[in-house]
Amino acid sequence: MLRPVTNMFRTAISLNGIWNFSLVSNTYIPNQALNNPKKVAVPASYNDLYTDPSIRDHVGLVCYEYVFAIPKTMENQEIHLRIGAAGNRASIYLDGVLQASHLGGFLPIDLIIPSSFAKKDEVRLSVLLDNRLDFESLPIGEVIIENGKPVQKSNHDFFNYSGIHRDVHLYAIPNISIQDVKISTKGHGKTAKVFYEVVTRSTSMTVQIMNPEGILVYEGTDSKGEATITNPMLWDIGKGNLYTLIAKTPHDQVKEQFGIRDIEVKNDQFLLNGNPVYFKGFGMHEDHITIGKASLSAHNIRDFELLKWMNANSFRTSHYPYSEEMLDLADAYGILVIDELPAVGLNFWSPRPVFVPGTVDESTMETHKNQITELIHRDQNHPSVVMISIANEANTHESGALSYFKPIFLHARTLTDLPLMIVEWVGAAENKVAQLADVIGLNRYIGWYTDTANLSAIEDKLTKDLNLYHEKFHKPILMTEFGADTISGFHQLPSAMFSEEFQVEFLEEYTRIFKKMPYVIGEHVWNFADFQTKQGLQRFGGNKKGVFTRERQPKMAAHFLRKSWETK
Ligand code: BDP
Repeated sequence: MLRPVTNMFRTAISLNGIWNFSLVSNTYIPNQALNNPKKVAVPASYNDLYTDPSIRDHVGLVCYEYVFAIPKTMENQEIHLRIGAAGNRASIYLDGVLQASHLGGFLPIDLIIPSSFAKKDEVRLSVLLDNRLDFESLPIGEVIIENGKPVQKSNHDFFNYSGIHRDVHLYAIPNISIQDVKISTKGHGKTAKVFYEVVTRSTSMTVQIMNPEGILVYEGTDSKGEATITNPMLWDIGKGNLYTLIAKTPHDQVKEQFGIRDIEVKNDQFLLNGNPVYFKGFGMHEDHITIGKASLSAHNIRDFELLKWMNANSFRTSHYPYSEEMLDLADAYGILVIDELPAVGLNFWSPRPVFVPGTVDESTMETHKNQITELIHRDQNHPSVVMISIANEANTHESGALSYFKPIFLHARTLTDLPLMIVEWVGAAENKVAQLADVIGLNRYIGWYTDTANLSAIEDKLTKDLNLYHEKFHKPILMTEFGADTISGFHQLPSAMFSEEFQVEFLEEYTRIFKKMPYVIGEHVWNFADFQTKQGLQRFGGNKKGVFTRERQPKMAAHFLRKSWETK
């Protein structure tokens, strides 16, 4: 998916900044300007900006409003509005007229603005957002009425932040534009092939490829072709070698960065450029004080610097697609990304079944497939994206689980060659779905939620669990979650739960065991940093399993892992 840019043919204008905002009723239509609105920041979640709990905990619609004018220079072009992410459901209105609707809070919304708006002195943009989760949305959830008020129920463990979370752009492209550029590569030896496709109505074009040093290494005139690159500068862990493809037509020009790298899952190994990878890193969250789930460049750089400092080589975008800037940075830093769909909470932690009509059924599947399509379309050219995670902790032991997931995996395989992963909480014996994946992700909390405080229970149980998974499915396993809530600055000797000492001993025990398992291809600690959750008896100011605090300062465990990740 091409992003808004300014170049000789294209203009992009940021609409980020201070907008108007109001909670609105569930039947609200923005046919006139908001009455007595509040000021709101874009991008940001709205929940933590104000002191009023009814805004933080609001369940239902809110309206964002911004008045702008379309520059005359855009008048004869195709004018778009793009919101990087806003959720959970969004409806976009211009001067009170509905232009587009979108389901899903973590992928871009892009719409064409009718040319009639270019003739107006001012255009009133209203973005109506609905944060309610149901069985058609991902994550799933249910709104129930408690004491006369709607209450959002959900089974996932992060705060249901809502708002315009990523950049908003007004942009214009030529009428005969380049609509998309798709790039894939093969080969990591003396030569490599670059396969490209430039989607456009224009019949005349040139395609150039520059290597990471800016030297021209290929020139062609076909919209679809393959380039042979000799002595390729490979993209690899810690080596953000980025090639640039420049496509030019008489009407338009675009640039797309990509990396040359090979990925293969073979004989219980995950190979990058032919070398086995041991994943070292984290499940993360897009989560920050005040801005909630928004993505800001300064925070993103800090997180990558910390990943580098930790000797980490990878992370999972638990539990939803992260901003495009996070992927740009991963490309540049040479960090591997497991790109996860927001399919989280597909379990009730109770005997109530999930995969039954009226709960997670055909309509959820439709959303799941659509989001796979949107995710792959957005992320297809990022070399850092090395695997797609289809779901986290679904009830894969239920009888309806296989018929739900089979079409979803098939759909993903028609769109990408990347390995597919599923992240599991159920045991191997009753698992009905893991055979569909190339890599199995396993989450375990022995010593925390089970065998609470008993670190000596970990070795036996974890070893049996892992071996059973491997014996049954014969696939590599990535430990996608293991962790202990830890209050920064709380010390106990001998160690006790919630202390920094306990977190170190807990992580030490797990990582010692993985090293003995040849088919375990890596360890992703839960979590990179403390993060906000809904309130509950198990949560003191959020989930504290971070190795860093929410302010991104290290706990003792960060120093331990950093040392242990110097080597394997
Ligand atoms: C796992 C979930 C993760 C939670 C974690 C925890 O995958 O989202 O935050 O447990 O409880 O079940 O800390």
